[in-house]
Amino acid sequence: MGSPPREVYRGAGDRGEGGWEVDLDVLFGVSQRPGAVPSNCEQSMLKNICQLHCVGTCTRFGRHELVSCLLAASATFATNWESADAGAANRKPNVIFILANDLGYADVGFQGCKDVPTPHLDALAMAGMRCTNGYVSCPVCGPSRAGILTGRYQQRFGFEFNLGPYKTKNGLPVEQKTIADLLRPAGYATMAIGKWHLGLQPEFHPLARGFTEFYGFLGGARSFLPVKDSVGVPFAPKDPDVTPIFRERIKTQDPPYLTDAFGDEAVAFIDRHKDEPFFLYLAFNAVHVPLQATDKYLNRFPDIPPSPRRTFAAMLSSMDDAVGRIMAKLSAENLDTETLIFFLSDNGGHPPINASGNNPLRGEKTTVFEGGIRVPFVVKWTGRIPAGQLYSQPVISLDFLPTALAAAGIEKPTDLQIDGVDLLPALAGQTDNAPHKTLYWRFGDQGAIRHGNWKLTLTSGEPVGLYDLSQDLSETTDRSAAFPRVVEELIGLYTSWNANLEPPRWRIQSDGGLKKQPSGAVPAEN
Ligand SMILES: [Ca+2]
Repeated sequence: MGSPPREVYRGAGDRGEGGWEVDLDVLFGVSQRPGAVPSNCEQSMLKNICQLHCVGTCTRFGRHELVSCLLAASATFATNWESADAGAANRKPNVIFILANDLGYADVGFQGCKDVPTPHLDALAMAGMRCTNGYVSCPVCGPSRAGILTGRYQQRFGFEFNLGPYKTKNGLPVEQKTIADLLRPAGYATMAIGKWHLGLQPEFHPLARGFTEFYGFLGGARSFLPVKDSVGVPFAPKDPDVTPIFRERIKTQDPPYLTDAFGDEAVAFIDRHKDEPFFLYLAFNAVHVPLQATDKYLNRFPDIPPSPRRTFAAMLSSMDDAVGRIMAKLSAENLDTETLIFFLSDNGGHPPINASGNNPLRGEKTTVFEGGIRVPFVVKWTGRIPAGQLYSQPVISLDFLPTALAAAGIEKPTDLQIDGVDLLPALAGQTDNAPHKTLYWRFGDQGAIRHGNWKLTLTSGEPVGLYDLSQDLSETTDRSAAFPRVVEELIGLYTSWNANLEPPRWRIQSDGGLKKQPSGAVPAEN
């Protein structure tokens, strides 16, 4: 039995470059793909696209037009989908967590980005639920990852700051269970790919934290091109403790381009384990500095003058391609309905450093304003979570662990407090209750709390700031003088939460907040 013919639409592109394509298997999922775009579609542009053959070439529409039209069709199909097929019912679902690095709220097409097409990420978003109020638990890399993998506010175990300096002995405390620790005994193959940033010592290595396979680097940043070709590149770490690429615990040679390699490794892992439940933690280093890309990707952006933004665009495009290859592999193996996927960024963009964008949000990486903590956030599980819809209640990266456990039918641990919640009932429309009444952030001298639409910022030595996010997404107008009782209530909630946290087990000065950290002075390890 051969695979069904793939429906891939290719076009000349909106800038005249060739090579882009939209794979309907990726867009709709094989089991939902109706064989063609719907014949009853009322949209004239879609009717024209319907005339294309299985592998067609679109010369009439630009990429943005075609993709947006196909995505609209995807949302239409979502209303008619059957639930997951019965054959998948007895198998634990696969779990894939895809993490971007320093990708801003406005940096992908499904979040409104105009200058960098991200068709595969857009397709992922439209095949799943886009959470518009999706947060991470810290505005920098390491603590955010500690929260993701444990489902706990990382300040509960002292992981409040990044690990630096490079020769640090610190790491994710060994008594903390990771999602890989919990999935592995249930029969999951587990692999970590990419940036680790949770400790350099052997006891902190991914293979000691529930993963059976690892390909990536242990530090917080490294070059995307081989280290030998990156001498003198701004923000390219040189320290041999953090730059080597490991396969399991063995140093291996640098790949030609890091993001391509991570995508290839992910596809290979899926191929190795397609017949058993698997968990893939794929932590891209893109689009963190150093800004490095190959001509293959740079040449996609002839209209952007040579600049950090152009290189950023090329790096993002390479990550988008990698996600596309992963989605195509899942579809080719008929795993769309059997795979829960999360995609988000580990913290907000850092525009002065990596040319990312957080508009319309205030602040950036290292701050607890929305620009530092609200990120692109997608959850996809074809057949279980509606496609092409928005979810606007606040959710947080800590929710990944309990959601994955629920999907896998595994009880949450009872010996440690899990702060995240299972999002499946809310995202599947089984409840209107908000997953969280309140979310909290503490990052050194900065604190913040979100309670309903109210957001309170508490920075040591400064007046509090109260913002109504329903009216003021950009946090421009402090309402604390007009709503003193709200301020009092939120301070009370924050104080109670804060009282249960550990002091930081380490602290690096550069994490201390934007006021102490002028732009350009941020170490690459962040
Ligand atoms: Ca980051």
